[in-house]
Amino acid sequence: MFYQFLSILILVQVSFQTELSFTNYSPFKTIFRRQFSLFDVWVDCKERIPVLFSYIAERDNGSLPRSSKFQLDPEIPADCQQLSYSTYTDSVFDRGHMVPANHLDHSELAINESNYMTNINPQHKSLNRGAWLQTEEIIECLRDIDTLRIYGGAIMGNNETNDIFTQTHGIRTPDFFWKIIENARTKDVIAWIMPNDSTATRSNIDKFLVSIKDIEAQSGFILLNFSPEQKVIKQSFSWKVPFNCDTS
Ligand SMILES: *[C@@H]1O[C@H](CO)[C@@H](O)[C@H](O)[C@H]1NC(C)=O
Ligand SMILES: *[C@@H]1O[C@H](CO)[C@@H](O)[C@H](O)[C@H]1NC(C)=O
Ligand SMILES: *[C@@H]1O[C@H](CO)[C@@H](O)[C@H](O)[C@H]1NC(C)=O
Ligand SMILES: CC(=O)N[C@H]1CO[C@H](CO)[C@@H](O)[C@@H]1O
Repeated sequence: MFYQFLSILILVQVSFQTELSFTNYSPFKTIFRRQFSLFDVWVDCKERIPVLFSYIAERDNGSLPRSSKFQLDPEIPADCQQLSYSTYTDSVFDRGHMVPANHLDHSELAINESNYMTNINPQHKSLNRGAWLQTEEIIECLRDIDTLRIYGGAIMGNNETNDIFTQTHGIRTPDFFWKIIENARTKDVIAWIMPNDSTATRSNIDKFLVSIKDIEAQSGFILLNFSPEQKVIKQSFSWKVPFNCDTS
């Protein structure tokens, strides 16, 4: 087990030569890829949280219920993940999914995997139930029209005031989360960097629109899967969802 883990670590630190790979440089030094059945996350062992994720969202053909049972990831060494799967007690922070169950809802296995703590970060409830949720609804509605490729991650920042889970969960709280949606057919892209605080409401979502270049600058990752033309696109408005969209 240890050697297996070590080889994964070395492989990933040298290069991300795999199908969904999208970076060859990471500001995190102990990052490794965790491949789930329908999505990938990259966990940083030192920070103990997912710092990158990616998946493909295709036409919705399921509506299995989400699971309310969170757990530690059985495949990941304990010292690379959060100390606890419990709620972020007495705080405004939710157990926020990087990849939501709703986009995996034709697979019970993938839904279960989405509740491993290697897919969870403390997200301010205004973000998790506001702007972040809205990006998930955009994906949920538009994936019925075109296949979408989704990329995202966490930015640690340097605000220590929100680092209130160092004892309970062994982690610092990311200050921002970013997300990119690429339409696989048209190659159009949209990107956001959202603050992990009370301002990240639905009504503020357009204030968080950025270009992929901005994400590279602020996150420290180099993102390989985009053309120079895609990297400078900055949308003025978040993509609209069809009014009759079924978000289940
Ligand atoms: C549902 O869609 C997924 C792709 O998202 C596909 O792999 C699966 O076979 C589909 N299932 C059915 C029953 O059509
Ligand atoms: C998903 O989790 C539920 C509840 O823990 C369990 O009963 C079920 O067997 C799991 N399904 C899969 C496919 O892992
Ligand atoms: C850090 O976050 C706190 C709230 O947790 C906020 O009051 C404070 O202004 C922030 N500091 C900086 C420098 O952004
Ligand atoms: C409520 C809260 O913690 N807000 C902070 C989140 O992090 C950003 C970046 O450090 C700060 O600007 C916010 O004040």
